Amino acid sequence: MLNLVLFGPPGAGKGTQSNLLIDKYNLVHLSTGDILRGEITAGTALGLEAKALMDRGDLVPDEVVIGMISSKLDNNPNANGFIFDGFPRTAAQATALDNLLAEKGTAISAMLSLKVEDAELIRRLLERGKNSGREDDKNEVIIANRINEYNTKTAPLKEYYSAQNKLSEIEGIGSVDEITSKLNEVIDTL
Ligand code: B4P
Repeated sequence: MLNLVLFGPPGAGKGTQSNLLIDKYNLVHLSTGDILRGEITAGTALGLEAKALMDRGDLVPDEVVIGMISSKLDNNPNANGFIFDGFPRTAAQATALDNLLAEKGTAISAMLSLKVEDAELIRRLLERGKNSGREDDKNEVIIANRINEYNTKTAPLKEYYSAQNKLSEIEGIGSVDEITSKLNEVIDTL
């Protein structure tokens, strides 16, 4: 199985690139952000709990997102592999993911980490916020909180995957196609 973690700060292009990679490699796309937004739209109790946190740019509790990923893995027993987009975001999520995959006799193949500087992240997210309807994209203070959450809780996961020799860092500035090509080059060596 090909199991990829697409990693990077908010606005780095994880969702954009995941959508392009799933067809080429026949993978199932698991975006915890998309799943949570689906729960909000459906008006579930989980969605209501998540909305307040997401609107502020805070992370949702680990047990919530781990439970979501666990059931998505169970629901796709015949998948060729998965792209994990926006997950894991904490050390507890990374350990849980390794355990869930080990139970299914598989593992993460690689972490592909997109590098983009803060000024460009803020520019992209404010631009998306003009049309996305996402509260977390509208306001620079909230975007700064998201970047801070990433730097304190999520970025250290690069060390976790590096220690397993699974980390590849990719420049995330350039056209969408250029970045896809760089990702393809790395994936094709796996
Ligand atoms: P996510 O949905 O994961 O949101 P994101 O990080 O902002 O999106 P992404 O990074 O995929 O956006 P993209 O670059 O594609 O998370 C939202 C919230 O959900 C979190 O803050 C948290 O509250 C919660 N959450 C989700 N997962 C969680 C977890 N595991 N644990 C706890 N909480 C969790 O796109 C950004 C913009 O850039 C787009 O408009 C795109 O068009 C543009 N863009 C992309 N590539 C570009 C390029 N090369 N050049 C110019 N623009 C580009």
